[in-house]
Amino acid sequence: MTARAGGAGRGRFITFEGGEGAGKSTQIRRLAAHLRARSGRPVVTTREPGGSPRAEAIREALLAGLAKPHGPFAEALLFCAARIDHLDTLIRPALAAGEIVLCDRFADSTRAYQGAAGGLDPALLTSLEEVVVGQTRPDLTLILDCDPELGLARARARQSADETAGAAAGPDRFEAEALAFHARLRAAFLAIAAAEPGRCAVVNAALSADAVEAAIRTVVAERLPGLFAETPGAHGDAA
Ligand code: T5A
Repeated sequence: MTARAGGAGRGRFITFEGGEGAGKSTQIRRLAAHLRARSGRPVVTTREPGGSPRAEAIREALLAGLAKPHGPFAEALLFCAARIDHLDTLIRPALAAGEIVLCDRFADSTRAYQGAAGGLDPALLTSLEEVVVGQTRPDLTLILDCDPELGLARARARQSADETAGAAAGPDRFEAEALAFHARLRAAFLAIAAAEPGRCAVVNAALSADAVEAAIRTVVAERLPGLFAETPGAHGDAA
């Protein structure tokens, strides 16, 4: 295992969280382009579940609903198994090399989906998180917040476009859950943000993609000062 987020020789770890269709993937692409142009550091974009070949294989099974019959604890363990591989093969090496890692979902999604919305004991999930994530905590977590009906409508519109383009689509294991599940998710993410205001920032994801992008840039500049026009080594960050 490598050094903790924020320690000497480390890059920066930024996670994006929120409900279905909130716009995380869209905003990661936009922030990555901005940081590539302005930060002087390599920028890696990745996602969970997934982000490494073994974790992507687990993702396929999870989103197809293959683990659902085994219950939320088994699902949580599979998300953790994927996360362990992702951390070991991609996230920790990139951070150790001084890179910026932008990750579409991370451990907060397990807390929200399997915990608050799925009914697992939060203390159990905290223990799992300590073992799996250890000290590799995000430097900043952007929680994209919007009404779940809006997010699900966006996800459905994207699926229709994918189907029109000939790609396999349709709601995945979690998108297919009832609206009440998605309302619990939204409350769970807002509770995480309220409990950890130093790490988390809530962004209004109901706005236009351009407005959300501008809000995210402002938060990143405020929370991670010096990231822009920063070069690895400029502040003693020898990898
Ligand atoms: N999960 C994950 C767990 O249960 N536990 C865990 O521990 C983890 C890590 C992952 C699923 O796994 C669950 C959560 C998820 O259900 P996924 O396919 O990666 O599955 O699902 P999401 O992360 O929810 O990704 P989505 O692609 O559905 O949503 P995004 O990334 O938030 O949204 P995005 O950017 O793709 O945008 C959706 C559509 O809306 C448009 C986009 O163009 C796109 O068409 N859009 C906007 N439209 C208007 N205004 C805006 N501001 C817009 N922003 C985007």
